Amino acid sequence: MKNYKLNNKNLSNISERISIPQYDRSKLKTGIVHVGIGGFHRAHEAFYTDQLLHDPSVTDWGICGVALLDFDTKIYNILKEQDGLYTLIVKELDGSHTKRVIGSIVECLFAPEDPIKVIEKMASPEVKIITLTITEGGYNYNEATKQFDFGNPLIQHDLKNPQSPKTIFGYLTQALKLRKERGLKGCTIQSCDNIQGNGHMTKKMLLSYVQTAEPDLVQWIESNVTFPNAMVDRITPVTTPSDISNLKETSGIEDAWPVVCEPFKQWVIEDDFIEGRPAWETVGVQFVENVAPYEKMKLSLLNAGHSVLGILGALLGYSTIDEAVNNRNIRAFLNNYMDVEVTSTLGDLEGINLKDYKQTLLERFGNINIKDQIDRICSETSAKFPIFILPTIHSQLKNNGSIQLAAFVTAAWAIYSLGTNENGEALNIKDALKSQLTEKAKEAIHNPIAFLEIDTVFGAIKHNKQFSEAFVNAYKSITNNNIETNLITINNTFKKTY
Ligand code: CS2
Repeated sequence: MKNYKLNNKNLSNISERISIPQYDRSKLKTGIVHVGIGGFHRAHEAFYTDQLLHDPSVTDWGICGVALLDFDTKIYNILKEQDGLYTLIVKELDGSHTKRVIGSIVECLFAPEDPIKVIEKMASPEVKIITLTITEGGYNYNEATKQFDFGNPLIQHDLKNPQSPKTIFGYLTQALKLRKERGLKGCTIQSCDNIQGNGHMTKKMLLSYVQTAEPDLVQWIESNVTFPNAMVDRITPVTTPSDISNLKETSGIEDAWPVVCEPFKQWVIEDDFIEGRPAWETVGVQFVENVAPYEKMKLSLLNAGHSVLGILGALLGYSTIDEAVNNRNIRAFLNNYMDVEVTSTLGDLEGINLKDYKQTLLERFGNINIKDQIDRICSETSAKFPIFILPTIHSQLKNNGSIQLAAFVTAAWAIYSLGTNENGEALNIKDALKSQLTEKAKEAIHNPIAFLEIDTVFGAIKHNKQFSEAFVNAYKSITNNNIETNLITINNTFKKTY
């Protein structure tokens, strides 16, 4: 079989092997600028949009992908080389792979190379929506102060160098300023990150920055820009070298960075797009009045569930999420966590059967073909914990509910942060707060509570007697017995079999 490099020129040859975009990409206008062209965007929004572009009447919603950070050089170069094309490989539950070339990213820009080009693109009249996947940590929110973090040196840089910003806040501010100065219309800024009220958070953080950087712009943004909240969902593991070689061997396609994902996908959005939007509902996106219950459910069950499996699994020496969830003691612990500590905090979720949702989650986590990496899940836990787990702890404390299981996971994370698993093997900790985590984890050996002193992560929870006692007990218990013995004891106290 002849191999073809993935690019425009080779598309028709590739179409004999796998599905390719059946629309004329050269005729598309760029209606969306997306910042953060990692795997998740390419498995989710770009996928949905590609499906939509197959409707011949849709010509306004091509995507311009923006790589914001120096770190993104590689993906930018690859997408440029491949004319924005990439392969999406869906790893089905039965082990088969459904592959298709996605064509919705029609332009790519590398912000560090030409910041003005990015600002101009965001300000362009044909762009109606700016979407973001900038990760939980990218919103520059400080859990301790509950405010925008002006202490971040990159934010200070942006304030001093408005024409060559480094953060999303600098870019958006300059682009919106140009729109205002040129008498253009506003646009929609849509977060696709895992944050409760992600639209509200984006607005709050952006306006905090604008208030300092360009105070005269605040009112214009209030009237001309909308920030819909949305819940996004599709498990997208990191692409491995074997995913790349497998695609070449089975289909003869040389794609330097395909995206792999699970079959499940969900996108629930509040319909608040000030300058119009793609008819994404025709390709399965749900538009609702209030997305909050969906977000809360997803963040506190799926994402928190991931963190539970990741932290406990890492300590036991597992490397993938399916291995962790298929350990019966971890699985029972996760079930107890979801049923006893999370479910009661979710309120009434009209139209959703939570029992089914949780069951589906276990199947998704357990998909042995996905092999989602524990390293991926545990990366940046310091940004994830306040969003995925802390709100559940606060709700439970308020309602006098159990927090024992969440406290156990927190204590396990403190042990994890020492950098070795129970077999004495090194853990690969990737976290912006790594040095602080390590320092506090070491202090915790003699004084467990010290770990809760990282107030940008834990806020004031350390001062809650019930939680801090449960945390210290769990910590001591993990140091006296191994994780699995602890899990068995805890699971027995709930006397439920899963
Ligand atoms: C994961 C998410 O990063 C994480 O910890 O929980 O990336 C998760 O896989 C996605 O949100 C699924 O939609």
